[in-house]
Amino acid sequence: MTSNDTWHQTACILCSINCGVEVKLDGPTIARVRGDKANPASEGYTCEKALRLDHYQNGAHRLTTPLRRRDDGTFEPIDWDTAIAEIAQRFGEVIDEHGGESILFYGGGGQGNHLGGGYGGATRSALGIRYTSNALAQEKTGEFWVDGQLFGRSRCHTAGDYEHAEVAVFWGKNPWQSHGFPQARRVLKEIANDPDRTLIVVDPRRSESADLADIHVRPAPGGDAHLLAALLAVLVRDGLIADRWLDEHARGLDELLAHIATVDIAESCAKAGVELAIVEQVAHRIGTATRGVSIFEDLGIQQAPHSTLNSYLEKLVVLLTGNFGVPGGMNLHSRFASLGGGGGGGGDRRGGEPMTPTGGHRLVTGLVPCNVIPDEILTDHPKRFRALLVESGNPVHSLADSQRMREALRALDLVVVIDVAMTETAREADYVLPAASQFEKWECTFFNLEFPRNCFQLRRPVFAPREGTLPEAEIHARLCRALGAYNDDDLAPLRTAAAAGRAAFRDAFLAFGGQRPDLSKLVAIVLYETLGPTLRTSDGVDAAGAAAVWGLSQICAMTEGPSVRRAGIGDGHDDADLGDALFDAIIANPSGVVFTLDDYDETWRRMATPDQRVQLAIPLLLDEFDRLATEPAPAGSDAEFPLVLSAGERRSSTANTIFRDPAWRKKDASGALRISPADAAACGLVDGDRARVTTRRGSAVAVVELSDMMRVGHISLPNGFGLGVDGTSDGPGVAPNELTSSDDRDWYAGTPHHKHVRARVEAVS
Ligand SMILES: Nc1nc2c(c(=O)[nH]1)N[C@H]1C(S)=C(S)[C@@H](COP(=O)(O)OP(=O)(O)OC[C@H]3O[C@@H](n4cnc5c(=O)[nH]c(N)nc54)[C@H](O)[C@@H]3O)O[C@H]1N2
Ligand SMILES: Nc1nc2c(c(=O)[nH]1)N[C@H]1C(S)=C(S)[C@@H](COP(=O)(O)OP(=O)(O)OC[C@H]3O[C@@H](n4cnc5c(=O)[nH]c(N)nc54)[C@H](O)[C@@H]3O)O[C@H]1N2
Ligand code: SF4
Ligand SMILES: [Mo]
Repeated sequence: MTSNDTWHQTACILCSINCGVEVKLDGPTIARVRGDKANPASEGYTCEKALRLDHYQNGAHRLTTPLRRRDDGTFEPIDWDTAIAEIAQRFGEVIDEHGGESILFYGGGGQGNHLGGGYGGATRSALGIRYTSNALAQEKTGEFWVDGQLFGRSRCHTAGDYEHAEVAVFWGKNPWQSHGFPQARRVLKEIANDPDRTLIVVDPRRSESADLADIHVRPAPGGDAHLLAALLAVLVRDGLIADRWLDEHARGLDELLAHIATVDIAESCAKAGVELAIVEQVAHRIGTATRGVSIFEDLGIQQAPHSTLNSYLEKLVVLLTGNFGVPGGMNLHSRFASLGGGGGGGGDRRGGEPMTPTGGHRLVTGLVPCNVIPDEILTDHPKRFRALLVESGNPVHSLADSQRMREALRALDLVVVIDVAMTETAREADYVLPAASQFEKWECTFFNLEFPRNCFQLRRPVFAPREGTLPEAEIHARLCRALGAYNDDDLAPLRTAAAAGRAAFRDAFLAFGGQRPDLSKLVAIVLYETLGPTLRTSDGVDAAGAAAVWGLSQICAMTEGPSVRRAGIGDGHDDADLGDALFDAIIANPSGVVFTLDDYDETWRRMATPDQRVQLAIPLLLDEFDRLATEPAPAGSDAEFPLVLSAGERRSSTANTIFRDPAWRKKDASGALRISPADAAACGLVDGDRARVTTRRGSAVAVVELSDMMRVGHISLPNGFGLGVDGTSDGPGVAPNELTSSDDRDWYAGTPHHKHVRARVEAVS
């Protein structure tokens, strides 16, 4: 496995795109990295970050032994058996006293690792956990909820076809740095260089993507809902909506149009801080395109005022112009497996809607909104959360208001963290379990969000697990056993079947679900324990860690059969064998496979509304839409905090918290505060000065970069800074959530307003 002359196929794990790479090793080091041309999604493409993956693999942050907190707050190493036994016992005590619903699960995967979260489902079931959350619940849940309203189910998630779209719009999204779809920089340049296609970027900041754009719309920070209202109104006013398409495919148009008719276009433009002429230009370009319009919305509007409403209005631009279910437009994509680690769905309900146990906040698409987590702990309410299990997540650093999150974790009876690194969250834990890295185990992501061609890569381990660490599959198997969830006798029938071959196993496994409903909830770990030991690659590599993917392949074949077959998988096999054929193709292709190929009718087949029409009117959000008319403009007006801070910009020097080693940054080593020259002059700052940024919640000192990217009144700090190798936040730069507040959030989905934090800046002498 570790020969130095071999190129090993794997993937970059630094953003959700997971470009295929090949690596050469030098002992324990990733010595060389190159794009993998055989990866069907990235086809050899990478950005500059992939070259530095060894900082993740071999950084000083790596954990190598289970740790237990001492009374004085320091940690002592303990062996695995002790750790597993004590954790099971301590969780048992919490369950005896308060029930499994008092344990919150957070995490389940980052940018490159979702298989561990799949195995973790077993531990969650064994513990009786009902409430879960993860980073999606601070960015995407509002959008998912809107999808659910429009298309019938929140798993009806849209994918843009930027590769072919005549008009591609990036709204609060800077794909040059943050990617978000395959081969982003190549595609952006292609659109920009093609006179028949148009690249539109909507961003107060002149981002790298905006720099390339044919049209850059530059609203005031937080002005997007007003801008979207004006854009919709101009589309209607100028007869640019797709009447025939809407007649055939949508419902609720008249109701929607009645609301749009009330928009005062000039006033909305003024509040948005944009000229009417540019709104008209965008409306006409979108409204007259014949080869598809795709729009990518991201954090610039999801982590900003009117987050959920923004998602709704953005999707209405696509729908009113008929750019849904068509080539070059937005479509409902297939999925290899669900993202989000399986929301627990909660316990308490109000009007049929699941709610958090103490505050009555709605669970949005099954997840506890990240911003309410501290409220659900720091209360006397008898149903408050008492314990927390974290896997591959770092809420203390990554969620709003780090100080309050720390306080909340300290108030819990038990905190257990499974991570590769000593993180800010692990610092607050009672037990820390060291996971093998993503290059030391079977791994994959479920960010398979493309249409019409969707890819999946199951990555093989390129190293053995570092001494002292275990892959999540093994950690969860041990935890489940220690919790008494199953024993060898329970598994014996499936083991016998597995020894008899895959077909026998499949039959036995299908029957097992009916015979042992208690264990079917632990399905991923049951597969790992029974099918796992029989799995090998054709060249003899132990593939036990891939067992869950066999189960997911069966489900994918059942739900996406025609698209799987169109991708060339399962020729000569009947439907019962399609899942196995898919699994075999996946395991035989370490660079990844195209697992579904869609035609445009698939979008309509995936629709989950009763009549397969888009449900255009969302009454709750139309009420909010109407209130825009009386809302003051977002810009200016706060004398104490005159600037708007975007806390968490993606740069070429950031990759969430995956890099903790400051040595990986050759440029922007301290994560500069970007500020317009005019604002800098007003504060008496020149390039390279140190400045104090103060918000209602906190204050921090940053190095200043005068940047004409910034609109006057708008300042920006990067994400992924302020990380120490040992989780003590003493690393370079500002940890952005020392400045944010958990109550600064969307009224509906609870998503934070991280891109819109009121702030002031002062020179530091
Ligand atoms: N290099 C790098 N890439 C990454 C990551 C990383 O850490 N580093 N993280 C990954 C993750 S987890 C995610 S979710 C994605 C996020 O990807 P993006 O959403 O593209 O990332 P951001 O830079 O946070 O925000 C995008 C843009 O929103 C703009 N913005 C700020 N305020 C407003 C506003 O009021 N209106 C509008 N229209 N725009 C505004 C900012 O100027 C910024 O250019 O990136 C992924 N890719
Ligand atoms: N202020 C502000 N805050 C933000 C943002 C912002 O723009 N501004 N962006 C937000 C967004 S969009 C996101 S997605 C989040 C991301 O925040 P998180 O989800 O907390 O961070 P990640 O860095 O993606 O990774 C999570 C953890 O996974 C661990 N890890 C890596 N590999 C493995 C593995 O193989 N096994 C295990 N068990 N652990 C592993 C890492 O060490 C890390 O601790 O941050 C959010 N926070
Ligand atoms: S950071 Fe993202 S775009 Fe860059 S190489 Fe890694 S996966 Fe690809
Ligand atoms: Mo994210």
